[in-house]
Amino acid sequence: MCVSRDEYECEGKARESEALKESAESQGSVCDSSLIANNYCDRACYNEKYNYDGGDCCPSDWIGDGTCDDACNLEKLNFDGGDCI
Ligand SMILES: [Ca+2]
Ligand SMILES: [Ca+2]
Repeated sequence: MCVSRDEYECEGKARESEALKESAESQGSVCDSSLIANNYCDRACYNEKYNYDGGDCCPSDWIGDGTCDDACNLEKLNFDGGDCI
């Protein structure tokens, strides 16, 4: 029995924020630099190359929740509130 509080962790999946799921349907596959850190989660920019959309896909309630989230692992977000340090 999995005792993790997060079902995605139990299933071994990476977490995806709601914003990321929503953007997946409406976004294309090309990340324009103007989309990074524009306060909207752009699926095309959500990868390591583009710094995970500059933190746009990080829900505020993930910061400092004890789980290291790639979407929040940015210097400006204090590396997920310390979760990724
Ligand atoms: Ca963005
Ligand atoms: Ca976290």
